[in-house]
Amino acid sequence: MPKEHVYIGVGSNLGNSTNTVKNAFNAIGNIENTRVLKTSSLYCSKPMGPQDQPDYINAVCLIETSLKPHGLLKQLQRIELEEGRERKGERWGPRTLDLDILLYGNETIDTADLTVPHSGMAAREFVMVPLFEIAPDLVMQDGKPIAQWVANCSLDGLRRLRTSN
Ligand code: A4P
Ligand code: MG
Repeated sequence: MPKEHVYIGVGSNLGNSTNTVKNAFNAIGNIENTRVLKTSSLYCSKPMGPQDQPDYINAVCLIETSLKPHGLLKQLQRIELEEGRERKGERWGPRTLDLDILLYGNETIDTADLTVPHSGMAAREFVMVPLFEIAPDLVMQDGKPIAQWVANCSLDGLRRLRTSN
């Protein structure tokens, strides 16, 4: 079966977020026909969107999978639910676990329930910085090297945690 390299963004700001993110890495590694190749450090940042919610822990991982994009999305949503995620419909509201497909090989996907590359990623330092950590040579789909993006962004609000993962 053909395998693709896929980058997944992980975010949490409710409960024990550090544990939740680490559990998420494990759970992703247990998806059928899927292997975790790299995980970034964990990063703490102020919430984007409504400010009356806790700070976020974010990270990124690289996986190799033979699941198709929508099959993978379904598995990631299962893991979100297993970590106690409740969808309350509030945009950018707090969550125990958010798993986003950032990049799926070189594919562009534009369907009702899946947009890849993830539509918000290039505006979010809490995604781009951990992504750069595990993929410093990555070239974004607009042709811009990720290194150039990171060199030009403000890293003020982002703190890398010293935890082993
Ligand atoms: N969906 C479409 N494309 C994708 C994709 N590439 N990966 C659909 C995953 N899902 C994708 O997602 C809503 C729908 O998006 C899903 O049903 C799926 O079919 P959701 O997780 O239920 O809702 P959401 O995450 O609340 O939506 P939204 O608006 O995309 O939230 P964001 O953009 O993820 O923002 N601040 C910091 N510092 N760190 C954060 O991680 N995260 C958010 C949430 C707000 N502020 C933050 C952070
Ligand atoms: Mg999401």
